[in-house]
Amino acid sequence: MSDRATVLHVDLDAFYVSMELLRHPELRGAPVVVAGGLGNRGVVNTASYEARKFGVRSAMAVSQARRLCPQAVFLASDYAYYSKASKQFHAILRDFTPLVEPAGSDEAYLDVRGTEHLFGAPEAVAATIKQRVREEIGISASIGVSVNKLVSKVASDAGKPDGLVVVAEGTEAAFFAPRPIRELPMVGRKTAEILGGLGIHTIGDIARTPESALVAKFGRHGADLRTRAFGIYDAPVVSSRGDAKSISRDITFDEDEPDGDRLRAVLRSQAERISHELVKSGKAARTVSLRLRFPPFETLSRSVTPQVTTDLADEIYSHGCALFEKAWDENERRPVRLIGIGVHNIVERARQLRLGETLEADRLQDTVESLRDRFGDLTVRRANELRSPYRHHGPDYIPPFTAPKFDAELPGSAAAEIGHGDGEDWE
Ligand code: TTP
Ligand code: MG
Repeated sequence: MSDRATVLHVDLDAFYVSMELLRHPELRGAPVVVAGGLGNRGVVNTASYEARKFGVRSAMAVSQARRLCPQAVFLASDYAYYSKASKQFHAILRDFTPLVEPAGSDEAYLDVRGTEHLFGAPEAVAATIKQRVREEIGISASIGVSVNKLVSKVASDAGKPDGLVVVAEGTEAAFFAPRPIRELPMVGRKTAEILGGLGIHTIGDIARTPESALVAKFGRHGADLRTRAFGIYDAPVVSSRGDAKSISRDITFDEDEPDGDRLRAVLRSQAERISHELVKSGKAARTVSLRLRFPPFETLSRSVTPQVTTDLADEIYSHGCALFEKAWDENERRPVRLIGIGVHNIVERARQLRLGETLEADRLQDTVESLRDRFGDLTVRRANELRSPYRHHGPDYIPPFTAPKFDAELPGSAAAEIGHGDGEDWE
């Protein structure tokens, strides 16, 4: 293997589900869905590969997932439990190089150039990382190795689950050529349809299409698309140790989402995950932003900087939702390709009591957070959320009780320019 293929993309397989299977081993092999809230307004966080065969996907409404796969076991998300594993995961990666760029709770890019004398060739580093994740966390990771982040990302996806795919320097275009266009991170469903209409089905077909034809269809994105189809991608791995400047969560829908209630439910789930991360690190944010994308690539960002900082899910949600309502109205309430909330201008949390806010309310929030940390997110819920998360198992099902001790926080979620999950760069 050439000596420039030193970029690793590491991504945990079905992360939340894999964590649940550790403590519910009896569910191995079954379709399992982990969701933020199991009621009608709940949103799927992730699904086991068995459930994905039925079409269940991240960010889908729980009601739709139940229709697609009624036999699946539905579990409520326990973010504190996953955060602890996420922290362990990122710590393992930093044992190999300081050049680690987190790209979400369960994925990161590493550049291991110059570490051969310590850990061996990049492929050997990748094998060791997989083994350590397996031994220390108990779940599997997939890794792609190549000359850049784009090719490594596609390679790690190609090897899932539990894969290790090495793309030697100089073979990027050949590796991409036979693969379906949807495997390129920037190609969503609508773009794929448009390309399909032009007779373009594989990444190699894109590479063979004249740039002018792609530019005519997609504007400047057309040129980017073609460059990337050759596996060319320049952005280096950027280490982002230290405090996050922003935290964001976004999702690209498989099918453009027309339903406002669904979009709001996704925003709420994102706000809850961001709030959890802020609270764990003792931080609060000044600015809340919203990101929307309409097909194929039209993206808009809006932000608001309220008078007081916040770390509360309800507030992050209501600011994000207000931005959403306005922006969506202005865009004829068209179906949405991507939606996400971010918080920026993150500062140490020194929350002043606000007019009308009592010390008790502040203490209550702290108590709720610490109960959630010790016993999981389900311990303390709003009255209107009350409904047994395990009800669908039938009356005889007793969930194994686990009380994860939690002392973790998610690593500073910086930026991935590619990737459609968590933590895409918004700035
Ligand atoms: P992903 O890495 O996108 O998905 P995954 O790890 O479940 O599955 P894969 O094997 O394909 O990598 O996301 C990591 C975790 O982030 C996922 O387990 C749950 C969470 N997540 C959400 O909560 N909502 C979302 O919309 C997405 C995409 C992920
Ligand atoms: Mg993953």
